[in-house]
Amino acid sequence: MGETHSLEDRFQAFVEAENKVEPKHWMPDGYRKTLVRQISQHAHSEVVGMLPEANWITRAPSLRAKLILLAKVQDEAGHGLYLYSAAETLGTSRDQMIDDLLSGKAKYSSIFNYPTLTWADMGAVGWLVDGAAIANQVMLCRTSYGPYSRAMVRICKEESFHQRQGYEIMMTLAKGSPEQKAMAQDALNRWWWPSVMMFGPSDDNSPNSTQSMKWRIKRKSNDELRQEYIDKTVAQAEFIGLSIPDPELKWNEETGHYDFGEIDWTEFFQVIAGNGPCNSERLAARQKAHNEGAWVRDAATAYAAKQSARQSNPSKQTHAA
Ligand code: FAQ
Repeated sequence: MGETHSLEDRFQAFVEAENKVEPKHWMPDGYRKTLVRQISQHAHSEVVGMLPEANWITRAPSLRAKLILLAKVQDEAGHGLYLYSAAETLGTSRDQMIDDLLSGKAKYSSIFNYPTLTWADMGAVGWLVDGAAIANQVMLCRTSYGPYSRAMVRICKEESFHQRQGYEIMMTLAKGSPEQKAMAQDALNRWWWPSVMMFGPSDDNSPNSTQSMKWRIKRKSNDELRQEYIDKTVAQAEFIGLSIPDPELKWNEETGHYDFGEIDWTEFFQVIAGNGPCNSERLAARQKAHNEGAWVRDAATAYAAKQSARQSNPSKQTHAA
């Protein structure tokens, strides 16, 4: 018992000295559990997040737009893979994580339970959703777990391209015909509040934050990041002549930040409980893809088994070749 305490104290001092925790280091069970939860949920978000955008690949308005969107959606798959790999270093298998997603036990970001109704939504998702993801993930580049923080560095670089891809679509529509501008405004109206909710519940209602901040998994609180995001995004909306759908949004000279209206937390908790507009559709799409990919996993496993059998018996390998 005493020894456990001293290990925990040493671990705490280690992270407070800004060292990175690596897979083979001793770590408290709670630290490991929190990371598996957060990193796997993050991975699931990247993968489920491909669905609302994939919806528009075949209907992109030009070949250029199609190529860029395709590349972006592929990037999200790559992010999922880095993140599943980072979570696996903590001793949980990818199969287990995916089972937890498909059974509804593990969460993924609330934002991907909203529909993408028009092409302008590709702009709003890139600009707002990737913009919010960057705000959160720049902070996670400094997270205390080494494999997670290194994955984040690369992911952030790609997310900045995604954010610009979305902003470019919004800028083009906002400068276009009155109908196009209205389409951009409508997308902003629908995606604004869900993107503000992506940062999670307010600090006074965020059960995991205190311990995660202590362990340096999170470096900024949900509300701090939300405020940074709002402050940055309002200027971007003004620049392209669109209005943020919040009548209470107002610059506050004293605090140096924007004040903003009440967030609809009932909607947020409904969405994360599985009752958002697209939850069942998203999970059904993942389940279908998982079932249809079974033969690929089986073939890859059989191939890996054959390779390792050959390696352990080189004479057979020559014979077989
Ligand atoms: N959605 O105590 P906290 C992307 C849950 S970016 C669903 O504050 P924590 C890029 C939370 O899990 C999106 N659930 O929790 C992209 C917890 O439930 P649990 C993904 C949420 O962990 C763009 C409960 O509420 N990014 O994919 C949400 O300290 C375009 C209490 O909350 C990340 O995952 C939510 N929004 O802080 C891809 C970033 N918020 O698990 C494709 C990494 C909270 O106890 C296309 N994650 N919950 O049952 C984090 O930074 C943190 O996990 C937070 C939540 C900040 C999300």
